[in-house]
Amino acid sequence: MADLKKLYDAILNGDQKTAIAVTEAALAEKVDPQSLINEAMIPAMNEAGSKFECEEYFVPELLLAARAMKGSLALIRPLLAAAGAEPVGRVIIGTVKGDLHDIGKNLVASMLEGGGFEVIDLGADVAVDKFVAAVKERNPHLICMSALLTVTMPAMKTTIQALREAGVRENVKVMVGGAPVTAEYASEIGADGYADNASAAVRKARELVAA
Ligand code: B1M
Repeated sequence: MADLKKLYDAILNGDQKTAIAVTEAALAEKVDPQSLINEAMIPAMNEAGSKFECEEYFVPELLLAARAMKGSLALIRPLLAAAGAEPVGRVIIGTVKGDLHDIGKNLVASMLEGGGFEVIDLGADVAVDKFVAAVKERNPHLICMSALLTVTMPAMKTTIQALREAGVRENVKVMVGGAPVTAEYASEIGADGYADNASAAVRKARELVAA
């Protein structure tokens, strides 16, 4: 029986060693990796965020929680990717300029891979020019931008404008997401799609690529 509470606590307390051990044990028992993510890992990161907001946690505690989450995710990512079928499209993904949050973006990237997409991951803190150059060089069907900070969300709009100015906006669909991003914001900045979690991102990506 997977110990979800132990995994939750290990991530919340930034205990990477225990997080990895519990994840390994759960995977050995063939527990669905999605349930580890949705029922223990994401709730633990959300609680870390709440503690940060009420000044019970500070940046070092967030970093430790993120490190523990990444340790577990590293074990889970190959399983998510292996679940995929035939390639359905090419995606460029990145967290926008000024934003270092990459856990959600990595999860979306893994789920897209698992959904059969070829994924080119530009990483975090991706400059507008880098997105534009990647679109020109790699000719993707879809560009995915993630932002976790209200102050970095505007970089999504700037990137869409830059794609337009470079004459490549019509060649590619744009999807945006991340905790502060909404469907309204996505349509306001001229994105083609929005998703509020990694599974929804795969569904939306399929829809956009098919269109
Ligand atoms: Co930061 N941080 N952080 N942080 N951090 C938040 C985002 C915050 C909400 C915490 C809080 O105050 N409650 C707050 C933002 C407030 C705001 O903007 N309104 C915040 C802040 C303020 C900051 C700093 C400014 C703190 C400081 O230095 N004073 C700083 C900024 C650094 C920077 O980026 N320039 C900072 C730094 C950090 C760490 C580096 C310590 C660390 C990140 C480590 C890393 O990612 N490598 C960190 C963390 C861990 C968090 C929280 C606690 C957790 C984020 C996370 O990984 N969640 C976060 C609080 C929270 O979110 N509850 C917080 C788990 C992840 C799976 O969820 O990323 O939302 P998420 O992704 C989801 C969906 O959003 C969606 O799918 C994912 C899976 O379901 N999704 C997409 C994401 N991208 C998508 C793209 C799509 C579609 C869906 O299509 C393209």
